[in-house]
Amino acid sequence: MALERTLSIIKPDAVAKNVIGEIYSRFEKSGLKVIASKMTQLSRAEAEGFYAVHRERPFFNALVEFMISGPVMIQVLQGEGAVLKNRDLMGATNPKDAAPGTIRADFADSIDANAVHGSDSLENAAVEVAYFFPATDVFAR
Ligand code: RTP
Ligand code: MG
Repeated sequence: MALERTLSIIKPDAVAKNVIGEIYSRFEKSGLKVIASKMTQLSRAEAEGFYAVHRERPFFNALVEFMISGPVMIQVLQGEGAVLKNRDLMGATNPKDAAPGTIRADFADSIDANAVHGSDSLENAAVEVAYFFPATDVFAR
């Protein structure tokens, strides 16, 4: 398997629950390394741009409102098969369907407030990492 990078966001609900460290611990225990990180509150324009692929979906406005409702923690994760590994750690989009022991099963309340985002492909990961981090703020190690 190849060394990959993926973009992860700890969403406003999980930041509010004070479980940033618990979630970082899961990344690290799985072998993923945090190679860039920042806390920020997204502007509407940033959130709309990030989720542009979902612009026509019925949940788009609710998703944007939620993502700008409080601070988020954004990080780049690096590791073998990082994209799929992070998706496995996250669990299903709807926490009701998420496997026990996944981040969403343990920390998410609903399909809207579902604790984390993770890139869904290597191609999207590259786009999403570049959306939030200049290359000089990413520390391969
Ligand atoms: P994410 O992008 O946040 O990592 O989540 P995902 O790939 O598992 O889900 P995606 O289909 O990309 O949807 C993005 C986010 O939109 C919200 N959503 N709501 N009400 C709904 O039917 C619905 N579907 C999706 C979720 O918060 C999801 O994480
Ligand atoms: Mg997605």
